[in-house]
Amino acid sequence: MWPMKRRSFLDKSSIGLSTLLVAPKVWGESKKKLFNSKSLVSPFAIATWNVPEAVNLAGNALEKGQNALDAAVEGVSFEESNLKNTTVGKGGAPDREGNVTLDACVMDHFGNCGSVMAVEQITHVAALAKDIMLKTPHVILAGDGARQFALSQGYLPENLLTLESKKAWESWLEKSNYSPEINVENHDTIGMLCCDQQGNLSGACTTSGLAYKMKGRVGDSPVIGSGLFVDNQVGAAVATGLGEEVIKTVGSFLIVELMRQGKTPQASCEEAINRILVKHDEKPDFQVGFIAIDINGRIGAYSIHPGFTYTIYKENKTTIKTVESVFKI
Ligand code: SD4
Repeated sequence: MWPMKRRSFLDKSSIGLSTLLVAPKVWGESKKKLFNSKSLVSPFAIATWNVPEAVNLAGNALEKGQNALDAAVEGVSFEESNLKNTTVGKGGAPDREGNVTLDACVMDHFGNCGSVMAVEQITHVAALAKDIMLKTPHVILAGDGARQFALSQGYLPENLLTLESKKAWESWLEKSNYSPEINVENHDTIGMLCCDQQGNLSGACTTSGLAYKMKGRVGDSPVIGSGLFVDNQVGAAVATGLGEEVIKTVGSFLIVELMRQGKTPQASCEEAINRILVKHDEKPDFQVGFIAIDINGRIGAYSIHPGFTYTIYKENKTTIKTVESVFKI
């Protein structure tokens, strides 16, 4: 119901704009890009960190003709229910009071987006963000409101704190020393970008946030423009690492805007990392990493510290790549 409304609004408002401001030929071109029909780029999925199962899932969905948004949500759902992954979904590290609170967002090729912040008891928060986008008049639902909406949609409440995460939290409590780690187990926040058979781009980003954060703390991952940004006429970017620093520079939006100005995805990721670095005199003791794609299928990735990886599915092959970083080992 909502997507239809939004789409027809988009069509109407764009037609209005084109009549007033844009020559019809230009409108025709931009409309073609917004609603691609067939791409010259073969479908692919790419995600932060070492997540081959998640990327395979998305890649196979894309090969079957699924759209980029659904493929990205399906892909990240694997890590959301992976109990061994302590940075995403069920099994994620809790806040300092022992509550697992999850953040996620999605963005599609129309520029629609949905986001959920600090939600408890719901594992598949990227799907929930998609439901917020598709079934409500809002973009963001937070906390208990998000949880209640999830329950109303048939999501089952679950205890997200596993025995292992509880034990780790209890031993953390002994010193209660808060210092975000660099590269947690090589599969931190999962940010996934997909390009479907039509050449349309979408993304999803999902996380349990920083381990032992303050209650109520929200990072960059569910913040559109910071943790994720998609513009179907340009490209898309997604972030991982210390969210506070990504928010301050609106990292993913920045990367897409740099690509719009003609920079490659790689140069754009490097510039976004530089914008963070110039605020820190010394070698910063935190990690931030970005991956980016453009509409021509080019890829970029860069991080502050070594150890950041990404996983890509393309043409029936899944590969894990080590990302260049400012500082070396
Ligand atoms: C956050 N960006 O909540 C997330 C955490 C993360 O790698 O990505 N860790 O700030």
